[in-house]
Amino acid sequence: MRRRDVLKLGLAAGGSSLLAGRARAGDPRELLQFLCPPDGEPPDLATPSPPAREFVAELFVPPVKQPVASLDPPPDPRAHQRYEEFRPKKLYEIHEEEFDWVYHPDPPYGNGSASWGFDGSTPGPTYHARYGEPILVRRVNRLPPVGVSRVGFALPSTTSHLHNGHTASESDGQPQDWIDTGEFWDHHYANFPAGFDQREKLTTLWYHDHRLDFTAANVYAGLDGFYLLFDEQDSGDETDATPGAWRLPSGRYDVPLILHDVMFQPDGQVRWNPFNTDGILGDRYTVNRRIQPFFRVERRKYRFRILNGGPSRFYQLFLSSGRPFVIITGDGNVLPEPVEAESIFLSVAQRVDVVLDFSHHRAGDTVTLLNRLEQTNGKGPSGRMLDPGVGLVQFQVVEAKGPDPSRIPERLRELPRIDAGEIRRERIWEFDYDGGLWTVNGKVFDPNRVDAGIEQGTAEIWVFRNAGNAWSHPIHSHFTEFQILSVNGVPFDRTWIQDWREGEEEFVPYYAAPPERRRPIRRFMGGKRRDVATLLPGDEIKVVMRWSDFLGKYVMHCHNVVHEDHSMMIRWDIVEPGQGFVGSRPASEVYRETAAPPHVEPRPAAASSQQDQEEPEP
Ligand SMILES: [Cu+2]
Repeated sequence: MRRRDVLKLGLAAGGSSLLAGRARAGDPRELLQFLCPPDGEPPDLATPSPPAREFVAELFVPPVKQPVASLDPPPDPRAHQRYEEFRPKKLYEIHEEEFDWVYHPDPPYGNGSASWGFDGSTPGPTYHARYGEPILVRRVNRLPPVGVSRVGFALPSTTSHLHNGHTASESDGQPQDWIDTGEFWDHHYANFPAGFDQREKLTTLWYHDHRLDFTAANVYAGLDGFYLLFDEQDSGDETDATPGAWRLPSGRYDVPLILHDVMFQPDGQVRWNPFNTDGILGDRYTVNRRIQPFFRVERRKYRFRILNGGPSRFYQLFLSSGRPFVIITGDGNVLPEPVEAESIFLSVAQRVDVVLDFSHHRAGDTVTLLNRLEQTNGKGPSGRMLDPGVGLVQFQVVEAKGPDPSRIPERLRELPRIDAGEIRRERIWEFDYDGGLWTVNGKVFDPNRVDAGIEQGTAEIWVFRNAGNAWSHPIHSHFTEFQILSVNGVPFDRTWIQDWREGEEEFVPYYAAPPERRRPIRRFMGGKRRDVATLLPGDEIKVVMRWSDFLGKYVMHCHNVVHEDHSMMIRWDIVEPGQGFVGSRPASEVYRETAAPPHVEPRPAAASSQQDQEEPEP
């Protein structure tokens, strides 16, 4: 049943009995379907945000997060899987706080907009983590409680997911693992590649709020930031003389850029529409939470880590110079070899690291990063190109302060190999719209229902199917990256890159051609390995992934976070070998006989701080 039919039925029945019958008895979500707006867009942008001059605000570059000597109380090793094996070498404490954030110096923005973030900024500080160096992050919720907070649309009850992290369940930031004001949660990031396979290493990750039902609003309020992983090759030192070191642009020449589109009230405060379940679009484009900023760049190479932070907009990025991007990563992983592309397609939560060389320009030149993809509602992009598009950030070129020792290696990282013998099961996930809610296999999310029991140490084939022909879903699964086997039945070879020409998908045998024969592709949609599968209308994408190292609960969901909250998400658990299953089971049944890993069932008291022990669990 499609939404249009639902509305007709609702009107014909003159009431709710037919619709209510589709939801579980007593399910409070049942009410949500009546909050869904009728077809036609809700008037999100009927009142445009106040104007703001472009390229007047200076880009904010988040500081690098610094460790602390100790934590009080000390972390509890019993609350974590494999803690002794990966004893933290560094400890961090980070605070979720409310503050005024200046999105732009022009009035009314210059007075600040009530925001949430970490340690006083949004995006929060950037973690510089290293493979082989486990860390522990204590995240403290210091947000004002409901009724006191000036951010009225979000919920000061938080969980923080390390997106793309190979993280134990209890540290992963699951939707149901929330903490309230005054509480803290310890995240143990072991920082080793999946299955100790060096080819599984990752590079650009980000952390963001993942609160059950409130992810979209809480991230929109400002709860996100970057988490970068380095190793001996990607060492974060462009002067590194160690053999094998890549010497990519580093330090202040390695700059993370998070894209968010935001709506503002006439007084410059951030605006949100809780009744729009299609997806929220903003009419002010921000980079690192400044509206259309400028950034002074030297005549040399830079590494920009570009992230689509959502909530619902898709981007197609171009450079005003007409020069191609040199792309070195797709989502969290480093590509086998750099790819040149005229444009980059980024659905929500996707990332791409690019190297831009401003030595091709003169001091005084400007180069603007443009979005040209049209999107008029939260359901997905139209596919049409805007001309000239919207300037997101303007790079203003100045003379270099010294020689540029950085390089772009010809070879980067090989794809991991997944053998056919590792594949244990195949599962199909159909993403649809039903009764006012976004569904997976006809169901809305239930944190106490396990929709897949995956055996530790196995691989599976998953088929993501978009049942809708008018909306797009960027599908993300936690814990492990996948490799695409096929898109709409077309096999995706290891040497291919996904391109797009004249509205048709095309797979370019990019790495199969010798480097001197390669030409820039039109639109980079990603390599074979990713952590977000972009389902455009009617798409079917088949992937393979494998699970190792930890046990416990995780989720897979649409990363249009408005869809995620309403409630396009499943819970899957990594279980002991031999305990796997197909279909849904109550969590209480899954863990009836075997002991659950830490934090899985029930929510632990150990994660709460002392003074809040007497408060009832939510
Ligand atoms: Cu979606």
